[in-house]
Amino acid sequence: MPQLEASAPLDFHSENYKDAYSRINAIVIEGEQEAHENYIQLAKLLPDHEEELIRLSKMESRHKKGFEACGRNLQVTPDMEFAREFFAQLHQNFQDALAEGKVVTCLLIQALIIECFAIAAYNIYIPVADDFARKITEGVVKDEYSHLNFGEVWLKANFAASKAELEAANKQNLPIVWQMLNQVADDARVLAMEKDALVEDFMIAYGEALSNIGFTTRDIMRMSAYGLAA
Ligand code: Y39
Ligand code: FE
Ligand code: FE
Ligand code: FE
Repeated sequence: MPQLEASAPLDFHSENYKDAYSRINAIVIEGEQEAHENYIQLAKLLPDHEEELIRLSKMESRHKKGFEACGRNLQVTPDMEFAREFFAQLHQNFQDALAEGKVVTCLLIQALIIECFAIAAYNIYIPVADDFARKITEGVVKDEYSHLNFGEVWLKANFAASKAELEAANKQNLPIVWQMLNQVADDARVLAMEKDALVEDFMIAYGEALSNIGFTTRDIMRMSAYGLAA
C-alpha cells in the first residue's frame, strides 16, 4: 500500500514516535560514525585515493552531527547500545577484511552495501520526516550518492581482479542486510517508513551499482537472491 494513503498523521512528539526514533536515530548516528572510521581505514588501504577518502570520512562526521541535532530537536535520546549491536556483524566483517588487506570486501561492505542502505533509508525518510530532519537528510543523501560513486568507479576500474572477491563478499554480507532490515521494520513503520519500500529502494540502488561496476543482469539476479529469505 502506498505510504501516504490510509495512514494517520504523524505526531513527532508522541511517546510512540519518540521511542521508535530513539533506535532509528541511534542507528543512523552509529552508521555515520562507523562510515567515518571505515573511510579513514580505506584511505590507508588505497593511498592513491587518500585525499578523496579522507574528504568522504569528514562528510560522514558532518552527517553524524546533523542526525544528532535531529534527535535533540525532537528531545529524543538515541539508544546507542542498540545501534552498536545492530551494526556489529557488518562491523566485524569489515574489520576482518581490513586485517587481511581485502580492499574489495571493505569497499563492498561500506561503499556499496552500507551506502545503498543509507540511500534507501534516507530517500524513504525524507517525505515523512519532520521539517528540521527533512532539510538535514536532503543534504546528506546527496553526499551518499557520491560515496557510492567512489566505490563503483574503483571497482569498475578493477573489475576483473575483483569479481570473485565481490561475489564472495556479497554472499557473506547481503543476508546480514535483510536481517538488519527485519530488526528495524517495526520501528521504521512507526516513522511511516515501510519495509517493502526500503527493500525496493535498496535493491534498485544496489543492482544499479553492480551493473555500473560490470556485472551482467544474470550475475545481479543471482547475487541479489542471497539471504532474501532471511
Ligand atoms: O555512508 C553512510 O553514511 C552510511 C552510514 C549510513 C548508514 C545509515 C544506515 C541507515 C539505516 C537506517 C534504517 C532505517 C530503517
Ligand atoms: Fe570500531
Ligand atoms: Fe553518511
Ligand atoms: Fe556515506
